[in-house]
Amino acid sequence: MSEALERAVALPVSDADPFAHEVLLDPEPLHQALREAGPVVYLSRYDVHALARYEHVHAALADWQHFESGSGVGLANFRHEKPWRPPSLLLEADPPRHDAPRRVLSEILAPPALRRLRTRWAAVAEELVDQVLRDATEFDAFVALAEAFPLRAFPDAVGLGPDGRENLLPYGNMAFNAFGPRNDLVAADAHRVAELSAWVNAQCTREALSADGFGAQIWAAADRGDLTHEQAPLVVRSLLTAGVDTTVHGLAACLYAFATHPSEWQRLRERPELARTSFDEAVRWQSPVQTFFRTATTDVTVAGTVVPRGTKILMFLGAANRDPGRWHDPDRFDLTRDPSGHVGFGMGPHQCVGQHVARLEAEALLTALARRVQRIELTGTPHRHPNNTLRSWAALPVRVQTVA
Ligand code: OVM
Repeated sequence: MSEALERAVALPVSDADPFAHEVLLDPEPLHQALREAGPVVYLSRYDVHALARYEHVHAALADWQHFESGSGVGLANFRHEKPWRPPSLLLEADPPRHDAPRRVLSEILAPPALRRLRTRWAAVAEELVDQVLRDATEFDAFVALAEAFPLRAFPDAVGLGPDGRENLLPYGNMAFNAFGPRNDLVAADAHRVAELSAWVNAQCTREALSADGFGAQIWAAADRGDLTHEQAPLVVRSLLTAGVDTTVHGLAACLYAFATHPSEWQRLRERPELARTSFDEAVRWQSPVQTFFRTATTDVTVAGTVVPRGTKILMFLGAANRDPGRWHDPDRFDLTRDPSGHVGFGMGPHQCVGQHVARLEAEALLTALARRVQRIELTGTPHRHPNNTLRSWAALPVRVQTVA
């Protein structure tokens, strides 16, 4: 057999549907099967290639020259299909077009720029935790904490007005579904696309934003000439799309981890400085953003398999983050490990520009909780909410024992 034919024969094929409800609700069995099938697997149902091993996901995310984002990071190829909204200047663009918006936003969201938010968010978290614990010792931690805290902290930091904030989570849910196939999850929200998009777009104008938030800073960058005035609202839109649901489900992952790992909660209470690491470990362990696609810019060889130019490649961040070839005992939520290097925030030029904001939110909430809560345990089955991209939650019923 010729070497080329041998390679062609060796490409494993799977007819699994990564976007089927049962897989979205419990993705680990498929992740394991894909990692074990080979470095590249052809997903026949969608005519895409898939990467699920850490080494190859990491390498492809870093190699933006061969694995582009400009054709869209969902299943739809923007060169053949009209995107559901004007493409993001950050997520759905490649260098050099990506560079100016990225530079502007990464400065606005860099740790030094966030310092003034630290004390503010600590106070917001104290107040929320006080309120929740005053009312009950049994509650839905998803609604009362994971949803409530980012909604109290982040929209104010952006500078949003008071009206319509209830649209943020449904818009995010819709946007993250839109990266997948046009399945029932996309159909379920189709009737709200126009209404939700109109609201979000209206919040991105200079007039809609307060003078002291991230949004105003984006407009100020346009006034300085670091962006065009046409680009500014789209960069604000990225904050509103990527900044709420992600942190909500990331915090939910964290609370779920602690509710099911009491020894790790004790460890955090003894060493509250572990709050940030524990958030990253939860992001590794649950991967709130499960997948993104790239598109091959040329015929590109991955571990001996040629991925043809123009092909969509599905990156399984969640599978990479539990690859036993990279992580010791990967299925364990473990605060003694170093989770850095996980790809839950991506890798390379598109690595989550908001990750410092997310960590600061997590630090504020977990620190406030750790001071007041001795034990946190589940009182019922946690409920997931299926989404084509986000590992989402619907309910996290807990009981807490507060500090005497
Ligand atoms: C964006 C964006 C960035 C990251 C994730 C995302 C919906 C969106 O720039 O709009 O998910």
